[in-house]
Amino acid sequence: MDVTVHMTDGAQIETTPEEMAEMAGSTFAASSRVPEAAGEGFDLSAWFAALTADRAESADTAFPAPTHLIVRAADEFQAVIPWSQLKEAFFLCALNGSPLPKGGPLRLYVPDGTSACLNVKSVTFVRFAADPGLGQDAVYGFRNEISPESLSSGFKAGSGR
Ligand SMILES: Nc1nc2c(c(=O)[nH]1)N[C@H]1C(S)=C(S)[C@@H](COP(=O)(O)O)O[C@H]1N2
Ligand SMILES: [Mo]
Repeated sequence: MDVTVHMTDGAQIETTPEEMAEMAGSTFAASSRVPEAAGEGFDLSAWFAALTADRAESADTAFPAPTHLIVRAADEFQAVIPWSQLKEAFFLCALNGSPLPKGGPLRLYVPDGTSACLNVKSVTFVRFAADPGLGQDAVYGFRNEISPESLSSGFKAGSGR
């Protein structure tokens, strides 16, 4: 299954878990960062660095550094995560060398995140956002659950585990 990526300059890229892992350069056991997690993943920062290096070659102007990562899942679950919480973040992309049997094509893990709820399964959309207005707190929830507070931002804020 394909993954859609939006860069901070609005550029849209279609990719696959295999291609993302290859760009990141290496995969590692998920349990090295999240003890209870099975399978293999690749580092978010390593993949992002490779993506930006690729784009810097073709773009005339540098694009803004991200302030947040937005990930969306097949079931409309979404998380908006400040960049500062993503240092150890990785995408789970395989189980014993094969595509994920469930929770695929990718699952985000955020070991430094404020909630385990940020470990979004079935990620099909990744957006790097440069918008301090998205705030300092990570938020998550289903995009189709509209609460009065979320009407302006389009997603529901969650808290705790
Ligand atoms: N796509 C998707 N990812 C999701 C959710 C969801 O409903 N949909 N729930 C989140 C929440 S609220 C939690 S607590 C964890 C649960 O992960 P687990 O099933 O591995 O315990 O997944 C997160 N990832
Ligand atoms: Mo949760």
